[in-house]
Amino acid sequence: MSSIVRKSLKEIMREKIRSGEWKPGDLIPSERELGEQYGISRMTARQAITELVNEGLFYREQGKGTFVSRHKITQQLINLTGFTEDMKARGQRPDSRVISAQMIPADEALAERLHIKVDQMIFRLQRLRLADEEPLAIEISNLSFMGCERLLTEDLEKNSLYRLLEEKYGLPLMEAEQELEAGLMSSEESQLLKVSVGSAGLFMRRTTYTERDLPIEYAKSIYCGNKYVFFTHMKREQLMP
Ligand code: 16G
Repeated sequence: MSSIVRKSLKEIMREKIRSGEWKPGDLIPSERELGEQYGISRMTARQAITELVNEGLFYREQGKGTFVSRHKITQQLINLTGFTEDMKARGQRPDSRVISAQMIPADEALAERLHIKVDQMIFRLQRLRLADEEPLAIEISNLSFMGCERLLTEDLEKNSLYRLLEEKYGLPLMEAEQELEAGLMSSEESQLLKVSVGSAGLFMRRTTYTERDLPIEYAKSIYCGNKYVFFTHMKREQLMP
């Protein structure tokens, strides 16, 4: 019971950040205030806050409270593209090596991201992605849709996952939310990407939706920090007079 309440408080708080109601640097309400407002225990509120601290959305300051992070930038992008399309647009040749492809039961975190029940079977694909024959990224895509086990029979080294979903499975990809974070690679990750241990990586997490509120994919990728440049075209909104 309390894990469900905690989960929805987390979602409520995430939404407040997403919508801009809580801005970077804002002090969030105390555990007691959140507990009273949502009719849950202080402990439950504390746990939800801690989880968002661990995810980097909040940070705590001793004696002052919990604040919305400034340093984790969630950048809105214009076009939703996959690796194959990205590389082609950069004039590079995309390639994939499948590390693993299997059906697994969703754990709590994945179930929350994909809006499904814990233990529901999902398709997990781990690939090494190459650009002009050089390893560029490691990607773990978790997919959930009716009949997703059919992906086990696909050649995911030769085919673009996004193209298969759209053209063969009739699942148009509408939008995605993505987070970007800098970090250091583990030894296993740096080995796969052929860089020295502890190299900088660009860690990305993406939830892709077929229709609003219907997530189909939750993917985690690590790009070599020295090889990838992230480009966005921004426009300044007209300020109110
Ligand atoms: C990108 C996506 C990933 C998607 C893949 C499909 C990010 C962070 N991730 O790597 O979610 O599964 O493209 O690529 O951008 P494909 O169509 O080439 O298989």
